[in-house]
Amino acid sequence: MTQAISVFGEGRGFRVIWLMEEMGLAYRLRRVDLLAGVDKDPEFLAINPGGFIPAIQDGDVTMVESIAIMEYLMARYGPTPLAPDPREPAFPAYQQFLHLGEAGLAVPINYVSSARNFAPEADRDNWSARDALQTFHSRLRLVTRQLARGSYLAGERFTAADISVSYALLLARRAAGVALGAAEQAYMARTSEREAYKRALQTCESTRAWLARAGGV
Ligand SMILES: N[C@@H](CCC(=O)N[C@@H](CS)C(=O)NCC(=O)O)C(=O)O
Repeated sequence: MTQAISVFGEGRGFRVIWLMEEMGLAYRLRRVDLLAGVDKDPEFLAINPGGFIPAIQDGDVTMVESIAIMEYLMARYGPTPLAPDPREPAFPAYQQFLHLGEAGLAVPINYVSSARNFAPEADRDNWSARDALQTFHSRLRLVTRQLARGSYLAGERFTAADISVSYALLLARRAAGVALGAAEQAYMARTSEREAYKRALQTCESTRAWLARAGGV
């Protein structure tokens, strides 16, 4: 039997847990309290000296970066319908949105959220935060156009690209106060209706508490 994979931290670790719930992989979540300060958590720093979450440990494999971790899990424990085969017509869109979810959406919106929630009052609406918000909105146009073409980002089938982008939209809506359009709202309602999403939320107490405070899915 495969031993349980350890996931360190929620945040974007929610993507990893959601994927593992979709794939039926055994895991354990090890909490990491960023607000308390990772310097107080030497065990975690030994796993990721960069001090950011998520990280995983799978036997002697240690990895960071939520999208890379998802790609690793699907490649090692697949095949799975969450990752279209490179020869399938859905593959290019899948690959693009899998990465756009982090590089194009979550990264810029994270800066907006950090500025709004943690910066000193005078710095909350600084030039960089405004630029990051504009970057997020420009990339979001690709999502809007794609959702006019199909129910999910790679067509009519739910894939890991939807996990990647759904989490970024959640962050935008609930941590940065972005008002999403009707197509994105309907899309998020579809992805968050999945049983694996609900199970992941049951596991991820901090994410659940954050969403409860911030107004839901
Ligand atoms: N690109 C990384 C982003 C990781 C990241 O920024 N994580 C946040 C929480 S979701 C974090 O740990 N922030 C604290 C820090 O970067 O020191 C990924 O997708 O895993």
